[in-house]
Amino acid sequence: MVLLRKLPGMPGWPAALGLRLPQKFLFLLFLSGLLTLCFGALFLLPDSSRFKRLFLPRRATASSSSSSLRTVARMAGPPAHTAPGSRQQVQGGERRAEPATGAPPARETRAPLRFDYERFRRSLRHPVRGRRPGEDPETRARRMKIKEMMKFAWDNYKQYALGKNELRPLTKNGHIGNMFGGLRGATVVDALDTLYIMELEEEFQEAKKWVEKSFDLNVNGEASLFEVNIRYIGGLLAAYYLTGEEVFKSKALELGEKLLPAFNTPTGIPRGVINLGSWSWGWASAGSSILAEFGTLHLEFLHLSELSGNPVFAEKVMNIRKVLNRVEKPQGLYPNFLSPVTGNWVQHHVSIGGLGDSFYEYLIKSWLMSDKKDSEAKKMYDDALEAIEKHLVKKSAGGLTYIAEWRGGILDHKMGHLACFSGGMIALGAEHAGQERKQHYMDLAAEITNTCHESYARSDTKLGPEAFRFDAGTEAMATRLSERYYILRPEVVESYMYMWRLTHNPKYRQWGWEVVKALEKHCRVEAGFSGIRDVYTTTPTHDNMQQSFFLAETLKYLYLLFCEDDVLSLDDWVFNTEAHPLPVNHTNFKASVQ
Ligand code: DMJ
Repeated sequence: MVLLRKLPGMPGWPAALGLRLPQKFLFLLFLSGLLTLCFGALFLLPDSSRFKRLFLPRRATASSSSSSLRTVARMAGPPAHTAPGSRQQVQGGERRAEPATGAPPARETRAPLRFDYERFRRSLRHPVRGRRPGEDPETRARRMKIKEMMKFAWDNYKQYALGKNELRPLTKNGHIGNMFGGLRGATVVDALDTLYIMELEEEFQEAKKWVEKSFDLNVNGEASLFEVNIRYIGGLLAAYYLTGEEVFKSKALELGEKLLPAFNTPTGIPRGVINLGSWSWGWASAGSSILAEFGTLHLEFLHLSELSGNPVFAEKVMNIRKVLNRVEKPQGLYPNFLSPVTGNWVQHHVSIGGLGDSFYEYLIKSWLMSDKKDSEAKKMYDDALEAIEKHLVKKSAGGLTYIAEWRGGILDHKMGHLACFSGGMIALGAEHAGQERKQHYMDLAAEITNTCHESYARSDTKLGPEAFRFDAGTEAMATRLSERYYILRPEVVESYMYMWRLTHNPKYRQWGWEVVKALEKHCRVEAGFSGIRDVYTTTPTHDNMQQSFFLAETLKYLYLLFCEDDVLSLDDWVFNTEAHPLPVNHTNFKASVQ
């Protein structure tokens, strides 16, 4: 009505339009109908919850958040698929039933739920760290040596590069790089859980203090969605689950929100690069998305939904799975590049090493993390592994089993260092294959791990090259100068750790100890650890880079190799692809908000 008030000296505007009385009446009727419709739309359209909060009393919005938790529960897995914290749970005599499928109750009466950290800690089947009685002194001494290496790597980073992303140990300064879009402290966040697990208390407090006081999320710049997710989100989530310190949780959630615009594509398949600034379109790169990048978000994003109560993170990754399930797979294989616009493969290059690797890892780990409820992930993993075995697994003339790469049907007989994680992954999956498949997959895992060990054993430094080949008489050695480097990567010791835990064959500890000695001899320099440019010379030149994953992964897996099995037990934890432990959902961690 205010709109229609006559301004001094002006006719009312219906009158100005020259309308007569009945027309004016009809016009007003139309206008009030329009207003009612707009107001109603605020409440009825699916994305209107933000507006609702403006108009509805608090209590009513709380109940909608509670039902959104159940939405996560229904979404995060197929039929019986359930998301973290969403299944039937018996603990301390309490049974909380959540509808896994089916219609929600007609009226929401329950109070909203929050993540209950204490309940989660009580749900763990093993203590996360600590000494075990009666262990042999040599194992303990080796573990202590690895702890000393971690302290050395951390102390030098702290002294020369604190707040930068990585340490340059030769020039004694920091490196920022261009992967993290203005975020800093990659080494701090990557190191948090390793420091905690190794009981480096003072160092852990130093790292925590940096996160509290200096970790700035208001940054601008183009970042890799994948790297930010696996290192920062993974590192913060793990630190929260291990310690219960709220600062890690709130930083993880805040950063998680900043990643969401990457999913604004026609298919919902995220682009690889995200602009972290607030006034941008979110994503920054054109071109195709990479399987190992958009396929390596699932574990962290389910936990972001779990901790925040906001289903949006789980929705995003469940949509990725839907697109992947829909698209046709050549020979059952997943090519490495997909268009985020059309949802079709861009070219037919398949690899279990770089570009493909952690997609497969996250399928089996999604199933394990769901406490074996997410059977869709398990099936996708089983089918993918079957196709890989059929088309890519080969045996060399010298009897070494390896996984080749596939380019539109033509095999490239090369295996990257990155692909060496697959020994551990296949062993982890074998545990849960049917009885006769179990032994088959354990054998395959052992053979691949052995091949990766050979790539180390055949070098002069006893460290492995970036890629090794099986052609023209070559077996498990790099043939190109550009593939001879070692940048402190973890994948081989990662497989040793899983193989040790799952078989207790002492050779895996022995092989791990060889790596420790080689790292000390060739990579330790005055101010930290450095990668080397050529593993086939005993006087290698250094690349002047202490990668953050050396602290997150390489040293953590080596340390765990010399721990008892119940330290970060595989019953309770899955490791994300940066070795950050995320809990298996044994229980419903939610409690009513008081
Ligand atoms: C790590 O950042 C992760 O393991 C990732 O999945 C692949 N590569 C590096 C370490 O080599």
